[in-house]
Amino acid sequence: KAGYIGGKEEHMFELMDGFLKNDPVSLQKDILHHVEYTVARSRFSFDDFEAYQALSHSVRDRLIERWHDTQQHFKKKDPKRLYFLSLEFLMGRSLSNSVNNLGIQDQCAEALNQLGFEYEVLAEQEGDAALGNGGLARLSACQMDSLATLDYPAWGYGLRYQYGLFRQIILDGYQHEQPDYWLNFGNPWEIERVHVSYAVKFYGTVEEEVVNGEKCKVWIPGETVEAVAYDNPIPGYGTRNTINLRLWAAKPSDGYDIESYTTGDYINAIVNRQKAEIISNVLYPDDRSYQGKELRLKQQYFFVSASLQDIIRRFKDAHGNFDNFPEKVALQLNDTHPSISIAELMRVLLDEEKLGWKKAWDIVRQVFSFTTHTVQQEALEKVPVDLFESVLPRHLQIIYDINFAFMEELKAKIGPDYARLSRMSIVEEGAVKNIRVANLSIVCSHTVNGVSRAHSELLKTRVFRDFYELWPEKFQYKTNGVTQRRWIVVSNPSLCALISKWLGTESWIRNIDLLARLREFASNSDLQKEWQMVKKVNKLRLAEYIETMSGVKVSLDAMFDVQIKRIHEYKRQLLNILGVIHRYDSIKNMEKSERRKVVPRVCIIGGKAPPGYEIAKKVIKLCHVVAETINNDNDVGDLLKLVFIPDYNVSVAELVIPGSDLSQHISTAGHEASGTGSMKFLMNGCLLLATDDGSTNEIIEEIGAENMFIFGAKINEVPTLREKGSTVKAPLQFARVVRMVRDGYFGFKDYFKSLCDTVENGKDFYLVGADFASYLEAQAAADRAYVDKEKWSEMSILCTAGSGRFSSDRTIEDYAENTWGIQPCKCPS
Ligand code: Z2T
Repeated sequence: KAGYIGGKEEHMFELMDGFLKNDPVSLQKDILHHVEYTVARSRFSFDDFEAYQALSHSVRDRLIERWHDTQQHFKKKDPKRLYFLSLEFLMGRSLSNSVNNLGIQDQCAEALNQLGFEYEVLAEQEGDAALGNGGLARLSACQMDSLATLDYPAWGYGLRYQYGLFRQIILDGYQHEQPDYWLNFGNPWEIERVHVSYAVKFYGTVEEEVVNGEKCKVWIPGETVEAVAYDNPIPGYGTRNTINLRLWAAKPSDGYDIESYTTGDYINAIVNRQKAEIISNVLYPDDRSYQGKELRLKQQYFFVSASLQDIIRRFKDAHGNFDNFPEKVALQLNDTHPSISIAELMRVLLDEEKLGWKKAWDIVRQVFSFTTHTVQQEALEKVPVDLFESVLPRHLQIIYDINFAFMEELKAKIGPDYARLSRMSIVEEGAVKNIRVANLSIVCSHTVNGVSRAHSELLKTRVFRDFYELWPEKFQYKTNGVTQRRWIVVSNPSLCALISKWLGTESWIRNIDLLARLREFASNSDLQKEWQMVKKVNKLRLAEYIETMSGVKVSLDAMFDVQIKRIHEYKRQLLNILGVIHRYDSIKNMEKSERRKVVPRVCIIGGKAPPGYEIAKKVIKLCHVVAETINNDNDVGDLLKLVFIPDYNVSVAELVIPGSDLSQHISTAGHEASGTGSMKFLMNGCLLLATDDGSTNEIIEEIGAENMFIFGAKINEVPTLREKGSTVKAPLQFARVVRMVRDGYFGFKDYFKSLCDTVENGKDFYLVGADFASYLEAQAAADRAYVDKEKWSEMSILCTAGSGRFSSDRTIEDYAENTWGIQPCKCPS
């Protein structure tokens, strides 16, 4: 029952008094209204947090208007829609981003001023939405921003974890994990849709039935959980379009455990019901190791099943049958995490819609596109067949059937090459039988995308070589990108203003290609001076933060050298720390006169170690003990500082990146699929010290190797270097710094033994020793460049000017055209 319709709409609009207005006075009225009626605080007395809440609700109201209009418009136009399925979204804060994308920042600031508040201070009140681990999850968030801004008819689907990524606290230099109960203080950025809910089923058995003389399979599930929708509006910049990120929360289903009620055990029945909510309780914090956990599989299926029910309902509302499903629906698999949706769509089309195998398969293979984010074999998901069979018995059968057909097709093509057949099979035989989720995704998707050119080459020649040889046309790549709206406009307002001033326009915020025009002014001394001022301001902000967080005072004249990302052996934070030890050792051994030539450095490291990853945790401790020694050595003073920034997350990145001079992306070549941090630094005019890995190569094409510090073994040299093992000579300086750690120069001798062992005695899988000399040379080159302020500023400007290709707008346009086949659908303003 739709209430007022037809003829009454105008009256309704009149009652609404039209759309909300964005002048400061209207904003003030709205803020006060929300203080009084939503936050329920007296308008005579409310604090910064309450003001943040009231402001957020006022902004939310504006988002909702646009959201409604956008959805209405999509409904009317019925374009092909993209559904972006991801188990992780790292949205960070929403207030500043929404205010910026709505273009009401100045009005908000003025409105708040008159009420006695400061916009920047209120924005700081918000905690991060950290429903993801790292690069993959932040990429989803950047891509949602681009999808909205470019007017694409897209929806995001994910899971509404009660606990996001753990908070990192450091006690005595050791990482400890604490739960991130981010919903404790309410979340104005989501809209609970109690009526949008679907039953999701698990376990049970499969039986055969004969319907109309035909045999068919019927799944009799054993458990039902309800999925309730929470909508998160995603506003585009400079457009009315506001798309939706729909996250599912698990709730007990009404049909749950009815028997216990009748047996009279009411209390236990309620307690048992509540267990359903466990499914969406917590995000898995390991970004690339899968141990076949039942809860993880249930999370995946839960969100996939609810999303597909929602997508199919929406499709059916507009269309009579499934014939044009592939013309109206594109399903994007963000890594293998949502790949059960392949089996689920097959199941729905077969068992519920009764389309028959041929028709169902024909549809399924036209709608899925798959993006993979890794090169590491051990990161590829495998689900033990036993586990699969217990949780999703019908889906297992369907996967077997898909695999049977695939194996037949393959045999016909390549003959009885059983080694290859078994490598390519979706089912891995062996002591423990596994489902290879990546193989399932490749077989059933029309496109397999890598996340950089180099990554794609590795997929084709190593990781998925067999599949590439079979279907070369399936394999593409879309180099990652990041959104300039968050990573310049919101996080670096002074740089944003400077760029707009020199380009004479703000259009680059929507049309990133314009940034390249900054190249013309790279050697202009006026721009350089203003550029340096902006950097100074951001360094000051970062220095203040460092002092509050770690008590270390740092000099603004020093080069701020930053490595922030998840802690992993392949990302080689250890190489960085050993380099710092080498620098410290060199300074200590210098004559006083030599010291005057040393370029002062502040080395900054931040990142979370996966909770069960011992070696990564030892790297964090090492960083702290080395910092303790260096920072308290008066002999060294401002020439060298080392700081660890705790609890690295999106909003910390927004603060740190603009204040950096140099940033490090030093993974062992062939291990980082793309890397997106480097792109954020680039946009902010930070120079890169990097290995030739992931997207570095493409960055070199835009910026020029002469404006970067590239070092280390190349992708193709790595296997040989590894084979040589212990015969590869690490330089003497390397042996010396490792020895310092081994001998307990920084204390904790026994504790660091296993860490040192990973890079010595012929192991050194990640080639820390083999790359050490080359790393030090690159660092020395950075020192030399930093001394020449004009030259450095020019290089810095060229970094920003060349960063346009790494906007997620470019990535998304490429996906839209070449993978999804979707077109913009602009909501009238
Ligand atoms: C992740 O963040 C990435 C890859 C994963 O493989 C998992 C996670 Cl959680 C399963 C990263 C890559 O390491 C990084 O190179 C890439 O830039 C990013 O995904 C986005 O594609």
